[in-house]
Amino acid sequence: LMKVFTSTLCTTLHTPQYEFLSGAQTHYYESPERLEAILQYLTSNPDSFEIMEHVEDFGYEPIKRVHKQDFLEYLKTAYEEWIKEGGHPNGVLPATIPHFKLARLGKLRPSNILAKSGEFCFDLSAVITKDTFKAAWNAAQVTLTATKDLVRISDEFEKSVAAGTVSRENPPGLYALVRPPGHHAQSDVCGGYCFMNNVAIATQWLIDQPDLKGKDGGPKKIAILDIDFHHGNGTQEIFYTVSNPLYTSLHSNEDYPYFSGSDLEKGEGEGLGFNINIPLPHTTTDDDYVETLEKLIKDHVIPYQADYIIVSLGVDTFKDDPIAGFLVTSEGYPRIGNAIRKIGLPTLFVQEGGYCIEKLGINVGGILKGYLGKA
Ligand code: OKP
Ligand code: ZN
Repeated sequence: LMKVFTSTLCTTLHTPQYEFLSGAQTHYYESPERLEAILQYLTSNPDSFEIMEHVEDFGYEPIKRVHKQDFLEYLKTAYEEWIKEGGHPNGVLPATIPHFKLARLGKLRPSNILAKSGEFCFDLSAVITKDTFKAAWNAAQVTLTATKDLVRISDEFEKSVAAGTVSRENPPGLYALVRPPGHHAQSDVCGGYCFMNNVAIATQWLIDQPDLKGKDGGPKKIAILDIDFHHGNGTQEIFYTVSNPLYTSLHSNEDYPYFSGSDLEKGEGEGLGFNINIPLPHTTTDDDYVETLEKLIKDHVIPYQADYIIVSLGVDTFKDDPIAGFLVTSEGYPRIGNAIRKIGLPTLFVQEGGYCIEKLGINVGGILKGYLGKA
């Protein structure tokens, strides 16, 4: 049985009416219906999943460890300022974003909302509504609640393994079913439907726990596996110069966010070698994906000797995803879950993308059931 951490606030808060795709106004793809579809599937599989709606409050501190104060202040106040200055009620969207070719970039930081909307956001999909701050805060708190439980179940797991009552081949897993997603959110810029980086906040919290000691007496080590179709530029940026966590990502080599995700981005300083990007072509099938994932696990994840795995779980790799898509089918997802189980470490899955509403349940459920050894 896998515990699923979620909250009703994930469906009631943050509901922008539209976004822009290829220059046209469309409905907002990152919708509450996504979460409802997944929840619906999990609830109808009570032999595999137990839904937990209790959310603990970890406060501001774990969020401030990852995101800059001025950015958080912006997320909190942007909508009100936007409306006061005559902005459209759909929410805050930038019209001018500081382009890297502009002269003396960074010297001018005007405090009016139109300038700030560009300074703190890198695209047109991260619409800030009246309750976006609260929604992102809630998603982070749900993820932290699951993370705290990850510590508990992995302690139990280690004891049971030592006692010989459980085999390492069946590590425990948890799932944080949250929105808005997080992996595009950097330390001080939102974008790609993401405002606060749930996976990064959870990871940093684990590293920061004073009584959580790893094998060498230092902090626990975390390996992040980002299997969303899109590159997690936010998680990469946040941890680019550190050796814990290891960030690994499989993603499209020719899609959003376009300006990050190359295999030449390997980390810097102490972090050099701890950022692994594997860009893949649109022609990627189930076999291709699983084979590449298994190789990534064998070459990078296993040698890292992590204590925990955190998965940025996107299913926009699906062949019929409306805004993305490799050729991965619903039969491929259990195989992906199985490959992750074989790592043999306690794993927290955190929801990121996936926009084919009709198949979201079976696809996410496929990964989780594969992890449980039930598919
Ligand atoms: C989020 B996740 C920008 C159009 C691009 C954003 C895609 C975000 C994907 N105007 N759309 O990684 O699933
Ligand atoms: Zn995605």
